[in-house]
Parts: sequence; structure tokens; C-alpha cells
Amino acid sequence: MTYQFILTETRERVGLVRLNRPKELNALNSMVMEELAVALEEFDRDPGIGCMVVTGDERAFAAGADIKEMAGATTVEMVQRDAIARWDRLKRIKKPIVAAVSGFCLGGGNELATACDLIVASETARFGQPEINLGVMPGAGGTQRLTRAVGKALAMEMVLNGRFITADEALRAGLVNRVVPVEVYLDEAVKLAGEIAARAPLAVRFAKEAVNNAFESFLADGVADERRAFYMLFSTEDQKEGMQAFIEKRKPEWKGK
Ligand code: DAK
Repeated sequence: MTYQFILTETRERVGLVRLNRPKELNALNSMVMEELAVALEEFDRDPGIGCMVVTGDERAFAAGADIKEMAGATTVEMVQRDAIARWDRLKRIKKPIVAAVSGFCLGGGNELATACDLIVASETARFGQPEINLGVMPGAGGTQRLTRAVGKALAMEMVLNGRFITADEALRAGLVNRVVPVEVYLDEAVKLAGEIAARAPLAVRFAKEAVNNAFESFLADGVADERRAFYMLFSTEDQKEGMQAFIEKRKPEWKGK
């Protein structure tokens, strides 16, 4: 299958997906998310693959959902697009996924990384949930999975104040598994994925499910609440202003409306 916005390859039993919109810092538009879901589902079905790696490039894992695609959307349009269905497809992947993160890992990009099972970060990685600067809030699990990973204090700073954290901070906070030099982050992620891929496939599958279950019991409720709030924000003037200001490269003027 040929893709427009991602590249795929296999390295022995590891399936590798690279987000490939470098000029837009791998911003996650609908097509990227669709292609990513299709590619991961294909690797998930392939008995020759035991583990997957998702990566971007050195400058950006992904700088978030595509602001230009959603800037003009209303609440109704956001609900009707039902982009969350693609994110739900990622959650149903049975084989483990390692995120190999370098550079910007923001908004939906960070939500994608935290939805993976392990994260290998380069020393240059920066993690953040800057949606607040656009007059909205995280909408794909950012208030839930991030909080479970790093705890309330740091999550509040990241979500309410848009603070970016470094790779070392992310390691200390328990968000990532390891931090390595930028030259080797992808190789390290593939090596880790290769080790997991060499293990008993069914045990790995059920073990992944079991570890995730530890976090899932009340997560679904939290994510559903988060989604409703996120869609609701597309009825505000501040969302329009925040996204338009980003596109026009100026500071937003908030009205609280
Ligand atoms: N969307 C669209 N374009 C983006 C982008 C984004 N998120 N991030 C960067 N770009 C584009 C820039 O517009 C610029 O394009 P041109 O001007 O060259 O055409 C190009 O990428 C390079 O960016 P910069 O020139 O800005 O590069 P800098 O190094 O100066 O700055 C930056 C890098 C990452 C600090 C900056 O680009 C930035 O602040 N980007 C926006 C980060 C952000 O706010 N991310 C959160 C987006 S909201 C949901 C699913 C997901 C989500 C929500 C709901 N559901 C399914 C319900 C997620 C929401 C988000 O992620």
C-alpha cells in the first residue's frame, strides 16, 4: 500500500512507521491519522511482525493535531468528523508500539506518544500540551494518560500553563522509558522493539493488555468527559481567535467568550 503522509518499512520482526510531513512538523491531519491507523492495523495482522515503532523526524515527532484543518470548525463539525474513531483504532492494536521521539512532541503528538506502550526519547525531545494557547484543551487523552504518567502537579502545569518539559524531566517524571543521544534514538527504539518482538507473541499480547488494564478502568469515563469539553470549546470565540492568531503568527486576544 502506498501512503501520502507516512513511510513504512520492516526491520526483521519490527514494523516501522514514520510520520512524514516534515515542513508542517508532522502535524496530525485526518489523512495522517487514517494512514497511521491503517499501517499499524496491517502490521498488527502480519504474523511476521512482533512489535511496532512509530516515529517522526529529528525536529519533530509531531507538533500536534493540524491547527489549520480545525481552526474554522464548529462544535457540530468536530463531533461529526468523529476523528476520535481513528484514535480508538490505535487503542485496539494488540502488539506493543514503541514511540521514538525527537524534537517537538506536542498536543496530539504527545497524546499519540503516550498512547503508545513505551517511549524512547532523544535528548532533544520536548513534550507539551500547549492547546491552552489556542483557546482549547487536550482532546485525545492528554488530561488523562499524561496525568496518570506524570502525576497531577506536572500535568496541571503542562495542561493549564502550556509548559514544555525536556527529555530528562520526562524521564524523571516517568513519561518516557529512556533518553539517548539524538543520533541513536531511532536505532535504540528499533532495538527495544526487536527484543520485545523476539518474545512469546501471545504472552506479549496479553501482558500488554493487562498492563494497560491497570489504567483503563476509569480512564474511559475521563476521556469521554474530556472529549465533550474539547468539542464544546469549538463554540467559543477564544478557540477561533486562538487558532486564527496562530495561523496569522500573532498573539491571541482572549475574550473569555
Ligand atoms: N498544525 C498545523 N501547522 C503547524 C502545527 C500544527 N499543530 N505546528 C506547526 N505547524 C506549521 C507552522 O504553521 C509552520 O508552517 P508555515 O508557516 O511554514 O507554513 C511550520 O509548521 C513550521 O512551524 P514554525 O515556523 O512555527 O516552527 P518553529 O520552530 O518556529 O515553532 C513550534 C515550532 C512547535 C513551537 C510551533 O510550530 C508551534 O507552537 N506549533 C503549534 C503547537 C501546538 O499548539 N500544538 C497543539 C495543537 S492542538 C482530537 C485529537 C487531537 C487533538 C484534539 C482532539 N480529537 C480526535 C477529539 C489535538 C489537538 C492539538 O494538538
